[in-house]
Amino acid sequence: MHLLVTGGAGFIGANFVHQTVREHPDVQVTVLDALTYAGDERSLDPVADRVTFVKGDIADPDVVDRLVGATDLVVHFAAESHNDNSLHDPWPFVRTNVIGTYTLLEAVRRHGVRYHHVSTDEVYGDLELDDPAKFTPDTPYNPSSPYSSTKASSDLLVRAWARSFGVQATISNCSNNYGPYQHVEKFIPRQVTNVIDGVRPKLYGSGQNVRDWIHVEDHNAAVWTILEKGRAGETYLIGADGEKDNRTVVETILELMGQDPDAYDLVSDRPGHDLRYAIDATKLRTELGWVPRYTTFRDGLAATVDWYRAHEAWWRPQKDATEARYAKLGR
Ligand code: NAD
Ligand code: TDX
Repeated sequence: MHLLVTGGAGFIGANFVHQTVREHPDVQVTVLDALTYAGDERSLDPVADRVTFVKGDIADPDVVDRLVGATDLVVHFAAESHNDNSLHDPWPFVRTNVIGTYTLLEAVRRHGVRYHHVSTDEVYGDLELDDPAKFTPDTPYNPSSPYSSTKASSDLLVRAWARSFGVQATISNCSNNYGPYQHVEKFIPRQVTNVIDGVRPKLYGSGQNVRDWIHVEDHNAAVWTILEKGRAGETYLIGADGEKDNRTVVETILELMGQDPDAYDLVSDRPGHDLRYAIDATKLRTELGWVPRYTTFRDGLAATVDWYRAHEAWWRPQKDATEARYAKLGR
């Protein structure tokens, strides 16, 4: 089987390619990635001899048509993925997340190729801190940021292409991922690398916001479960019951790294900052039989801290430019 992975040089996509090479050795993988600031071909070094890498843009209909025409299945990870960047300049988000997804959908429609769309729980907006509710596949879309609204737009295109044109598509909406190869702009790697550099972690606002953390290996195992057992036209929510407030996450990082758990600073809040995300993954668990393996957040976080300590050569080139961007935002 030929599999085309978009965004395979990014955080989740690269981990997906590693897992695929390891656990599905019969699959021939091609990666299509534009190598934006967030993509790093070195993330594929451990599997480079098993993967065909194409540098290209998902919004380029020629390269997309050629690659989709030669594959059996597309798994679409490529995106502009960072909320803070989307507040500064939304256009790349509209272009990649909306027009890029449209370009892929037209190609899979032309060639009759199965398609899996990787999306986020942020399409549902946010929940109150004291609300026992979680997101389900029936929760109405209510995105807050340019990032999440472009992801919501892309999900709706997929639903329309499935219903109107019979495209064989599945969608997954996952909660916050952590693990190796995540860009240092994101919350956990930013704080871990700050502590390595002797800089105090920075919490937005009050630090009370809650995210539902899942290890990237569990996310990708769930995507494989959907590829193997999911029904075309369906949406599956992926989450591992990992709700933690940001303050607790930072305190745990500091403790794991041998620092005083209070050694962080509160900085100005993200505009429109979603309060809480929480996923009800009952459908995925009961209909498809998926279960997460990383059930103790602290252990997964400790392994992630170790990975960043051991892979400074991977993240160091991005660190100064990332912090310079944050400095301009006052965060
Ligand atoms: P990332 O920013 O680390 O990686 C994105 C990759 O896409 C990069 O390699 C980048 O070069 C590539 N890319 C960007 N624009 C492109 C274009 N126009 N053409 C081709 N390639 C392009 O993102 P991530 O965190 O790995 O997220 C992957 C997917 O998972 C995204 O669709 C995101 O919305 C979704 N998601 C992420 C999380 C999370 O916690 N990180 C949670 C749920 C869903
Ligand atoms: O320095 C920081 N301090 C801080 O308090 C940063 C970078 C973030 N935060 C807060 C904001 C959020 O409440 O931490 C939380 C997590 O922030 P991000 O890592 O930026 O993630 P989030 O905005 O929740 O979005 C992530 O999860 C859903 C991914 O970036 C998205 O791609 C995914 O769809």
